[in-house]
Amino acid sequence: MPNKQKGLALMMLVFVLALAITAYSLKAFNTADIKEEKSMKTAAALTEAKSALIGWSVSHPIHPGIMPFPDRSGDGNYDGNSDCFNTNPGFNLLIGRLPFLGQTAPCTAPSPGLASSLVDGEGEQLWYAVSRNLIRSTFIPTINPSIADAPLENWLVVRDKNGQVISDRVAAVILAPGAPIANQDRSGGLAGPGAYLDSITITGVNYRNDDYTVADESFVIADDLQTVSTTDPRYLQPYEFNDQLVYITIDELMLALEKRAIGEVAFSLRNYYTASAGVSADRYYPYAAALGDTNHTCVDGVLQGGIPLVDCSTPSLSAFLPAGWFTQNGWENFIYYAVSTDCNFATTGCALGDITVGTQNNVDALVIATGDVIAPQGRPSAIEADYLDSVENYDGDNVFDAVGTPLTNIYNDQMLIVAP
Ligand SMILES: [Ca+2]
Ligand SMILES: [Ca+2]
Ligand SMILES: [Ca+2]
Ligand SMILES: [Ca+2]
Repeated sequence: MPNKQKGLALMMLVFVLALAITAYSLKAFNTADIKEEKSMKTAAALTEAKSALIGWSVSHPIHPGIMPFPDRSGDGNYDGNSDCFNTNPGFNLLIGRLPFLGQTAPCTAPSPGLASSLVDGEGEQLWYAVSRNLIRSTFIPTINPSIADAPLENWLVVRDKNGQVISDRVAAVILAPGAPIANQDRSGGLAGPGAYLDSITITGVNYRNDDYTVADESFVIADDLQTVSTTDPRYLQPYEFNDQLVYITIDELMLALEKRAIGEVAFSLRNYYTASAGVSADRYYPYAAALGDTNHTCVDGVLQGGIPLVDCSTPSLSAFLPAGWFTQNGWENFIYYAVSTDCNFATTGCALGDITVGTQNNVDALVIATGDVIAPQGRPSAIEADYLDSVENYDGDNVFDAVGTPLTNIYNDQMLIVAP
């Protein structure tokens, strides 16, 4: 072979080798990349599912706060519908796939779907377990702030990889099952939770994500098997776990529900005001009820207290009451109401508005979601401090904390300005 040709052959060899090395490193890079992409897709699906579920529950037209039944395969399919029951369901009926379509009979209608069908990074549909406290069956739960600390049954529990409780106030968990592990057989399309959800053993105790037998059933957040070495002595081997989990506490759900409740009251009050007279100079808001009056009867001349639901001598409230779910769930006992001295039947027009909310002056009317009692508060009570949690809120004057004042363990008041 002439030297020129030898040189060409060598160059070709170098070129082919370089191509092979590039292809190899690209492949290694892509594997890591794909893993990362799958995990990001799972995280995004769980986040979207959580906000969709809270949104569905809070905006429910008939039973705000209620949660859907899961979609199980007992009815012969995983079709995305919420498989509901009229009888008090066993806990095993409260774990299944996250339903993404509208509810089937005999579920309460009308209920729109939750979201588009969400899948994790492995293309698997999400799973879901829910507390019986928030399920409607023959029994319709009363859902208001008191359910958080005094539920009919204990809330669900979420534990970490050491078995420690992360939260024991869990309303629902959403799980991304990941790829099948060990003996999980998902063929046939009707496999139950055991083919998707996993378990770990922590100091001899087995925590399973695939069963649900007691009200305060535990679910577990633990390391993905892909990040655990098969020889790591800190894990019981073989380590088989790849579920990803997010959860919704009753406290998160209740904050969102309280916002809807005060929004509903503000809407009713604005309607009352608009209808009270033809021109704004003659318009007014209703008087308050005496604080602690569980009948919520309007009292002539009272400017702060409970929201009024029963008439006093001023024009009728009846056309401007909140929606049925509001009183059916006792929400009127969790709202404080204040109206300005120049915005009521005796002095109409709201010329200035003398309520101050944080830095906002000249407020005409204010509602506050009082939240549940915080010890040592007791209700019903005629004392502001049994409902409101800061001196500024309960000192009886016209000045209140700002809208959006941060919530703490000893402060759960949420303000909403009705007008202006
Ligand atoms: Ca089904
Ligand atoms: Ca799994
Ligand atoms: Ca409070
Ligand atoms: Ca004050």
